[in-house]
Amino acid sequence: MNVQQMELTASHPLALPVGVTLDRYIMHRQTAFPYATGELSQLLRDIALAGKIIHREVNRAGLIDLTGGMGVQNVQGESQQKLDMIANIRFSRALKNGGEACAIISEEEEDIIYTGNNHGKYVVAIDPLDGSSNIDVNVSIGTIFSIYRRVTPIGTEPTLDDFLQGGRRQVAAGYILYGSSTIMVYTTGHSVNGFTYDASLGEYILSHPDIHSPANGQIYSYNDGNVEGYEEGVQQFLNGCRKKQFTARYIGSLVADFHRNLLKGGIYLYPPTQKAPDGKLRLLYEAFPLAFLAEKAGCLATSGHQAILDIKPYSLHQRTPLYIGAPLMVENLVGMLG
Ligand code: AHM
Ligand code: MG
Repeated sequence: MNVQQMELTASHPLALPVGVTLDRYIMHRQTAFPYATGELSQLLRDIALAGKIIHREVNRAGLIDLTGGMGVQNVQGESQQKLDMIANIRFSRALKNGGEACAIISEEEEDIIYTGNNHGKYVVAIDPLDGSSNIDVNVSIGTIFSIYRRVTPIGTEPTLDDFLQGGRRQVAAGYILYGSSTIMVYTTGHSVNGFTYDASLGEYILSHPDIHSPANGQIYSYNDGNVEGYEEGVQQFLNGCRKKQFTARYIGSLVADFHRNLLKGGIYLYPPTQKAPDGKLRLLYEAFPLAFLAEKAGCLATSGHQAILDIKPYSLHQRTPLYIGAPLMVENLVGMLG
């Protein structure tokens, strides 16, 4: 084959480069920080690996009796699905085996999960499988994670203080969306990047580099069944969206609704309701990580009264109202709240 033929072959669609894998990207980022020890990189890889396993389970759930409920409730009083439990086990195991996390909190467990790695520098707050009501009906679901450097001395047993540091002290946060494809989006406090999982290669490939969300949008996402209980300002905002003929889109999986709005421009709302006067979503492993990532991508996240990341946490499973998305939409809404 001559040079010209080789060049022609190399530019053939089937010969194009696969792209940057998540592992390579993480390693590359690590070398940009001379004092980085690689532990956070390893932790991110552990989470990504558990995500691959969940991807597999989610995709064959209908085939191997993984759908349906466990017949028990979690700490939130919500019925646990089999896949909720499996995701919880997968992530806990990956983080225990990885060795970098000394403790975990999970939506599925009331207390701190000690990994036995008291020399680990990090703690992880996780919602292993968010959007439970969508599991059995093949609708998108997701994992949300948040990582802190521990504040208790290395070598000792981690405590509640490690988890109640406040959202601005997160060192990394992100989500894995199991949708029409599986994508992991995360930030370590700099840029926000998305990696789509190629199951045939077993690799996540950088597909959404340096995500910046639009400053404004035309999508609004909320549960209309709760609207009667919303405060007047929220109702006024929603009326405005209708008058402007914006698009209403609500999946009922926070990760999926958030991801769409992040890319296309929109706002997700979960205000206080009569049933849930403090809001439904959990601060530590739902609102904090998404708010951290949202701010890095140019979005805003608020409880209506303060930035989500400024809320002082006081308990592992506390809830918060959440308005998150395009900054101009969020500011417009906040201006209408009492
Ligand atoms: P979950 O953690 O039990 O799955 O609940 C969180 C989910 C979010 O993903 C979603 O946005 C919201 O609850 C939907 O709630 P609702 O069905 O009340 O609209
Ligand atoms: Mg959840």
